[in-house]
Amino acid sequence: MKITGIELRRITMPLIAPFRTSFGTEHHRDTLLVRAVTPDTEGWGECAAMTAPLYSPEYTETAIDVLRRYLVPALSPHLAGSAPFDINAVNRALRRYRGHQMAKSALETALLDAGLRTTGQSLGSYLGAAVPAVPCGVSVGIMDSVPALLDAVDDYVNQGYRRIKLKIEPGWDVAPVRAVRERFGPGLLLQADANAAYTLADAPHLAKLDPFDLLLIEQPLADDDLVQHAQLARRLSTPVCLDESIHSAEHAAAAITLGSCSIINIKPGRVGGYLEARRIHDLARAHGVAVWCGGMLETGIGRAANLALAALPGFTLPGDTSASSRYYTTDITAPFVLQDGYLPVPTGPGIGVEPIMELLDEVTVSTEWIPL
Ligand code: SMG
Ligand code: MG
Repeated sequence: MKITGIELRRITMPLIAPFRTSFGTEHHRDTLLVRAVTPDTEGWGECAAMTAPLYSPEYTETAIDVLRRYLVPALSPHLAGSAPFDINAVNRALRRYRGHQMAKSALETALLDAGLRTTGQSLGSYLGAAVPAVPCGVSVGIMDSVPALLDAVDDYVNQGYRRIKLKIEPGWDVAPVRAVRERFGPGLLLQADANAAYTLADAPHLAKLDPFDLLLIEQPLADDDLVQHAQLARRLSTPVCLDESIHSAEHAAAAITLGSCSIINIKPGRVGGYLEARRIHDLARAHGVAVWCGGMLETGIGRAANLALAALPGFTLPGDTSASSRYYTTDITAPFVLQDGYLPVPTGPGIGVEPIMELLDEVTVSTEWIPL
């Protein structure tokens, strides 16, 4: 299969409501889409990087730069011929360059999608999806007041979400968690995400969350500190889950060995793609470590692929795979609509969805074509 070229398409989409985390407030989603074009079909990948390097070191401009300058050129020997390309060879070729997992993931996913569309296989079937639909959670941002938070959570619970995640930071942690637990009772699956806002010195304070029976606390400490996460985990009864710290299966193995976490949030973008995400899933499953699928405010393109991953058997906790309406008034694909707290795993070839070109063009800021 010959890839004629790669399109880098930058889009910007207004969020339904501002989303505040410990590192900042998002009003828009500034996203890079990668399109891999063949004579017969095309494949799509969504880059998880954000506008600024706040969640992770990558940002949209670095993703565009590294794709144009290094990653796409590195693949031309694999993609220019007419023989079917080997996605594992693509994965290995991209490893030559350090870091830039989100850029690599977007490119690899576009190629994987194009390849699967050619053979007619769905991404879910390719990865090993075990269920036709997945239970969905929702991530609730930091609010101005506890009553405003309770209203937001009430609305999500009424929509059917199966798990609530509260964003926390110093000054917005014990009180909102207590208020939500008291209002919604012990049956609500509830967890908290600090996005690395604390230090080990906060361990006694974080232990004050223990009475609220959280499913987990996500990324309490710095992304590069597996050792202190292990020390913290021993001092909390709330299970520690890692997000920002896990960039590869090797990191996951180290975290499991050290006892830095007992649960892992898998985001394909953060780990360099769906092949690496599946490796982490397999490793965690073999160790009895639960995983769940994280989110990066994806459009329908990224969401479709994440749902395929979230259907693997080790994904035993609801993910941040919320309905399109959680994020956007108008998605760029047919919207994903919650059905009794679940979203369907797409079954069509590849990621199983396509952008609606008129809607995509409306949100497109720039495009760049890289011929192969
Ligand atoms: O896609 O529903 C979503 C967002 C889920 O909270 C979410 N993501 O640390 O897990 C996380 C954050 C990272 C992005 S915050 C802008
Ligand atoms: Mg997180």
